Amino acid sequence: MALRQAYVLLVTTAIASLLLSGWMSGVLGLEGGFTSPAACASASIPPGASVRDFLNLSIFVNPADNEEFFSPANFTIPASTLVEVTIDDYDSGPSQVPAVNTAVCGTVNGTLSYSGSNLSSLANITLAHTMTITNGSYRGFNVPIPAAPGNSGAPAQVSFYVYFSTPGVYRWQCMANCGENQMSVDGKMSGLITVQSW
Ligand SMILES: [Cu+2]
Repeated sequence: MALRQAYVLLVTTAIASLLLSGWMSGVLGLEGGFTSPAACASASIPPGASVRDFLNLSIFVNPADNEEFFSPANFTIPASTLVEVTIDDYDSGPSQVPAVNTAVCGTVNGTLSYSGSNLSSLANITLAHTMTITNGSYRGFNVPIPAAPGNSGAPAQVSFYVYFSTPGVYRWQCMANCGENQMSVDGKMSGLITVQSW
């Protein structure tokens, strides 16, 4: 093979493998475990902003197939608004969470409230799920979610504040190893956040 042909082949192969790996990770939702320092900066809010909206999410276990799902998984948040978010996790089964996703990223003050404490990392707490944004301006936003305590029926509750100033549609995904079937299924352990200006 002539040198020039070999070079063309090499470059073509490199480009094809880059495209394929990007496509594969997009299709299979294999972005797991990443975080982005830019998105991990805590949200900045204008002085004097007060809480104007509340969003309540729950994580339930479907008794029919034992699969966990967020409810709702797709939701809308008003842009440039301080929103208090509460997640009630009724799933008591622990799941492995990548170390990087045990840190809280992108919430106001970079913290969440759990069991009476404001925490920037839940590394030593038994976790079950995460809510992690995987694209766009808020890529790397990450909230680790503890497993519900025991089988009492009471949820584990985390709450935090968000202030998203850039409108758009952002994909979130759970980075926990919580189940083969639901990991990247929209409406279960992934979905869309619409940040909308009014
Ligand atoms: Cu999960």
